[in-house]
Amino acid sequence: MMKILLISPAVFPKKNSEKYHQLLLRMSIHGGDSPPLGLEGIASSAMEAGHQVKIIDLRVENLTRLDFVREIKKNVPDIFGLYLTTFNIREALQVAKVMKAVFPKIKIIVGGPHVGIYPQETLKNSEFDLALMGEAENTFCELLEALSGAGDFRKVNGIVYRENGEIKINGNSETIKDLDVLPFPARRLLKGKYRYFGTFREPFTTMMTSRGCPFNCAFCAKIPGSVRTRFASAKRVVAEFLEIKKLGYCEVNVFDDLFTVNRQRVIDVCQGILENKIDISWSIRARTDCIDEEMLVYLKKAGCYRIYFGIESGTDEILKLMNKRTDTRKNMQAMELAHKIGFEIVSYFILGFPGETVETMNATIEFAKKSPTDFASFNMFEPLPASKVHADMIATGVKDGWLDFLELKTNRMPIYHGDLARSEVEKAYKKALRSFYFRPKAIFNLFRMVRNPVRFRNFFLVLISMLILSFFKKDIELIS
Ligand code: B12
Ligand code: SF4
Repeated sequence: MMKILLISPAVFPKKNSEKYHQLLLRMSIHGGDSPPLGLEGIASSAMEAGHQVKIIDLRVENLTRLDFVREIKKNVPDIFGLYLTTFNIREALQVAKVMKAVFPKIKIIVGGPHVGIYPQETLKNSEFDLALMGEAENTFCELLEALSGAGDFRKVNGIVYRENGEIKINGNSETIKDLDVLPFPARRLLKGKYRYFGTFREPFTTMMTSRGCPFNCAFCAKIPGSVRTRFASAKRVVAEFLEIKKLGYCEVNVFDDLFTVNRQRVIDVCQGILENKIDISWSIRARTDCIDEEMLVYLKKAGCYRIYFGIESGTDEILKLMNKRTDTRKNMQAMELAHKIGFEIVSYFILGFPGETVETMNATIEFAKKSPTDFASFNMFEPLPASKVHADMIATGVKDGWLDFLELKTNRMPIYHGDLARSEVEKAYKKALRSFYFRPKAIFNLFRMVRNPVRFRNFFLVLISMLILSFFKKDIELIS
């Protein structure tokens, strides 16, 4: 049996005001915080294999450096595990440095989407001892077994390690074939308070009922190991909803890339929730071409109250460039249908996709305002690693800007907007936020949706963060 401490990294706050600043930033940029489902997943498998596991989510536990070390010293683990995305690498390194300085003998294993994309670059950081690519519910357990002396860790699929000064990779990013055999994520291990901007009831949690996505939008990152689409059965999904309810949660944010792509499964899940009388509020993500009226009515009856749509652009020409395989007419019709049935709608939009002009960005802003969407999440385009745009960019000889970011030579994410200048995209971004949210219709809508104190607090936080983002340049630099 090993003692494992899993950590979701964040900046260590020095003083109280920094905590609030970080919360507002996360609220405005990502919509807030949600539990680290990947860590809960590997924790659950490791516990099933007989290990003792603890999770610290530094994003919400707001520990100072000193408090963090004190917390670890209460029960020093045998192994540390860190969750890594390309975007949290600075925070992860900062946390790992503290861990290595105080506990130099304890191995730090890293995993998460970043590792599969940049395995070599990950282990160039001497703070990390081992990295595991792909979906790690099984391989993490195999690795723990090997590290406790029962095998050779170099044989674990997807392991990245150093040998004689060289970085070596064994096999490929792991893909779990059957999601039904996985234990439910260990949600009970999390202590922090999570805030997500639209949450209606608290406490809330998250869920993932499928992995992968069959579409190929040019801006979307295809994470090695999680490309192939797999679904958990409706029976398993209903059982997980039941467990979540038993644990005391009132709301679930379903984070599947495309919950609705398998129509019959959606209807079976809704029927299961209704038959078991599970009183829970939930939300899903969907493509506008993967829904229909009957399905939406089922979803609404079963407690699903909010849909996130990837609308992306207000022009057909840019949707085509994005390989979105939808058009503005379908997008508008789907939003109108969801609105008619009574869903809250959140739409994602991209500004500054290569090929855009100031006119197409303005068309996107106008489209958002004309649509019945309740919230619009505008994002300045980023060439995500493992996306088609990123691959094309490198193929045409543009340097991979993420490498400088990963080597901490810059804290700016790579910028790539085709013929548009960054200043034009930033201008459109601020204009989008101001003209969408500071309209009488949008403000009235927000008040209409308040309904309870949880909502009131979250909307208040969103309004403050929107004000910061749309009027102060400093914060835009922090996220770009
Ligand atoms: C929920 C979510 C969020 C939430 C919170 C995420 C969280 N950790 O709590 C919010 C909304 C805040 C968010 C924000 C962002 N996100 Co996000 N998000 C997701 C999403 C949809 C689901 C994550 C999840 O729960 N997955 C399910 C679990 C089971 O998978 P997993 O986390 O990958 O974990 C498995 C393995 O990676 C591994 N593993 C994970 N951790 C560890 C640790 C160890 C030690 C080991 C051994 C293994 C291991 O084992 C796990 C089980 O199989 C993913 C897409 C996806 N399909 O995963 C994107 C994703 C993670 N996000 C992404 C992005 C781009 C962002 C943003 C930059 C968006 C933006 N423009 O602002 C921000 C950045 C946040 C940050 N600082 O990292 C990218 C990351 C790509 C990359 N290169 O790292 C992803 C992969 C989406 C994509 N395809 O582009 N996100
Ligand atoms: S943007 Fe959505 S539909 Fe497109 S590839 Fe990514 S997850 Fe799939």
